[in-house]
Amino acid sequence: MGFTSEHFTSEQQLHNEVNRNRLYEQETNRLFDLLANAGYQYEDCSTIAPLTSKINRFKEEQNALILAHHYMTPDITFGIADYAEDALGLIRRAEESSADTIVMCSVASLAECVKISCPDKKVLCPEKLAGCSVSDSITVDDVYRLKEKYPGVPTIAYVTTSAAVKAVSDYIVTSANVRDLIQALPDKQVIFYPDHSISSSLNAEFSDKEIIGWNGTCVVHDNYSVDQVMHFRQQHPDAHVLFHSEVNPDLYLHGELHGGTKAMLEYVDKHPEVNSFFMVTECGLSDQLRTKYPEKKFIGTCSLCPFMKMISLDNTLLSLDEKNSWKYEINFSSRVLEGARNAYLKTEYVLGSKRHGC
Ligand code: CIZ
Repeated sequence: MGFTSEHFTSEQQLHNEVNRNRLYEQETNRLFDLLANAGYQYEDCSTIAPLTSKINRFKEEQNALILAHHYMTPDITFGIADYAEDALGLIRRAEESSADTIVMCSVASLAECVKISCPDKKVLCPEKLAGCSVSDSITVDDVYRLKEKYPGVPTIAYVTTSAAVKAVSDYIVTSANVRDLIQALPDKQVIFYPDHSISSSLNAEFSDKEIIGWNGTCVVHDNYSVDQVMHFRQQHPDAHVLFHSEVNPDLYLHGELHGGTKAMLEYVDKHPEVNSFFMVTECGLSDQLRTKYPEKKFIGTCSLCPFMKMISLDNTLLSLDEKNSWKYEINFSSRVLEGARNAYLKTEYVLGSKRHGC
């Protein structure tokens, strides 16, 4: 009996399936090596392996760079991201990259900021509805009212504001460079918005300047109370407590450090003698540290950001699918882009940065 074309087709299908299963098994092993310390079981890795394999293939085919904020889940941070960074680190990675497309696994305002710094690149945000309570707390009209009330006083927008708010501001900062900018400006009065905790702590730090703030708060960092931290210290007297700058400054005297995620990570790195930490911030940072320092203890009670956690492997894959990617692309009107880019370049100039965008 001779072979028919159906035999060949089914033999080819079988061969393809065997190959695909072998690739998925390799990917599962790769993921398990990276994610076991963050609590992932082998079965979990096997479930996500088809997704991460496809994303990594699309990434290569499209010369894309995947950037993840530290608050992403470990499957994103370790499974697909080229870099995990704070906001300033993400902007720098995008600027330094020769990739045509940047996929920003973060809330939309950070993805927008990368577009502002790299307007010629295609910037994708896997969930454009991933907003931010800090960003939602201030509008363009609020900024105009502040300018009217304090004429001539420079306005500084935090990175988690909308592009429209950035476009009517003088400067744009992140948790990593806000102090440097205020220090570098000759003005005795500056307006910083919208995070209230950051402006209060800046006021305490800069005795020679007045920082006019706004009343924005972060749903993640506003959750912590003095009682909670005191209770924790009693339970774990040897642990060091590190606060994110968006936590209420009244708590800072109960801990070892306050700063952005970069400062928190550097503190852990520079204190090899400390074996346990309480990272008072979004859970993603502790997940990342558990993977990096399996011998150390990063004690729970972190807080989940409902907006950052809207980014998943599923929507990242969709954003990279060329049929759909226009839905995920960040674009602004030329007026907003021009205004926000001016504020961004002015900040770079004052800070003496050699880079001026991509
Ligand atoms: O400025 C940043 O980087 C933000 C928004 C958070 C962080 O990572 O500290």
